[in-house]
Amino acid sequence: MLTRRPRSPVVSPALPDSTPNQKDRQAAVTENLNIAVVGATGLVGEAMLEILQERDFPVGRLYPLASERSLGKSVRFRGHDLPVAVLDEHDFSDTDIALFSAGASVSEIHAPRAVDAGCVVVDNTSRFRNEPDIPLVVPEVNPAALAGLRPRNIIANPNCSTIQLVVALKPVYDAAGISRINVATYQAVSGAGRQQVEELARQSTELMSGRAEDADSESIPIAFNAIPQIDAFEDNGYTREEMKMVWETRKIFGDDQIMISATAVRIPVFIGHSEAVSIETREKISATEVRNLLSAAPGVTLLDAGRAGGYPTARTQAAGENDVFVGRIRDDLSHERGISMWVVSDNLRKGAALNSIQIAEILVRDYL
Ligand code: NAP
Ligand code: 3JN
Repeated sequence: MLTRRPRSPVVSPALPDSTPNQKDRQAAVTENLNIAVVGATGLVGEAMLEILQERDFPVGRLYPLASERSLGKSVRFRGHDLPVAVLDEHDFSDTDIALFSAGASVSEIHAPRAVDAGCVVVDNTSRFRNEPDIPLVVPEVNPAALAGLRPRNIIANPNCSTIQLVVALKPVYDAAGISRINVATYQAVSGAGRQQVEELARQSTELMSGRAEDADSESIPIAFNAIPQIDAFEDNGYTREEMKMVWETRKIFGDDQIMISATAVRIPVFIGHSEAVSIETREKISATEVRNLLSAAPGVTLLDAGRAGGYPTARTQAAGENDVFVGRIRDDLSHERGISMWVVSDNLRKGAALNSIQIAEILVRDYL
């Protein structure tokens, strides 16, 4: 049981008067939690700060952490400019929950260090997702997995492409079973971090200004292009991003029998991942029944008017929103138990920051 601290009138990362040890924490019953955001200057960290405020998360002290590159920077939180501190120098003994989003190699070193100091970690990276004793959680799909929090005290947040897929498929999985998933993604550049967002803007401006790109550039241009590679290649010919969807979907549904094939593609969109999804169900279910199920599903907005414009897109529906949007639901002409659909969501929100904070909300409500 962690301490809930009194609500501070001013949220500040200044050092506390005293550093309570775990025993003190267990004794006290107060209101607020001290939260560290690791990677606070990144796109995901920035979204985390926004969402903590929007949802009035019970934050006592907020610790925005990043690398030495961010020394001198500050982030805005509840009307205050908070200086960013260096992760390597942060003592987690006064932190209750740490939201990690600074890459897998950073989590590898610092998440166990945070846990050893008495903190619970919600990790947005791939570092721990496939470990059997680490819960991999999407609150609309498998919140009960959080019961496996101990002894590691780390919860993994899935990859963004997995999250929106399983939120949309969960009602169908429960109603009819799913034996096979075939998915192609159309992923926004914000999934690759701030630098790639800036790079798309730069390349687009260059091209629209009539300036040719550097012909010697080794990397494939993203502006006005579609690149069928996200993350490194695995030995089986799939990329790691594609295999994350396979491994994570099976773990979240607790079903190793689901056959999954993914093609992950980067496209020149700033925010919002889209997915063309085709499934084979175990029992026959019609497109109309799927539409009915999804119209009542938590975290899902159905937009399926069956006419021009009657479907969601990344820019017009998903960006800046919390839900997973689903449209274009139809019976798959190529299989008698097949359903196809189009699934869109804000990759920085439901795909990363929001899902982590929803996990933290359940921790606060049921586990800490
Ligand atoms: P980003 O915009 O490039 O930001 C990276 C953040 O990590 C910055 O705050 C950076 O701080 C910090 N950082 C990097 N190296 C660090 C170090 N050694 N010590 C402390 N902080 C360090 O990237 P992003 O889009 O926010 O993504 C960050 C990470 O989140 C990704 O690497 C990935 O693991 C995870 N992520 C997960 C999903 C998902 O699907 N759930 C989606 C996107 C990202 P400085 O500015 O000081 O370097
Ligand atoms: O590319 C995307 O759209 C999502 C990217 C996610 C990502 C980017 C860098 C490192 C991850 C992730 O969450 O799987 C990681 C990682 O932690 O491996």
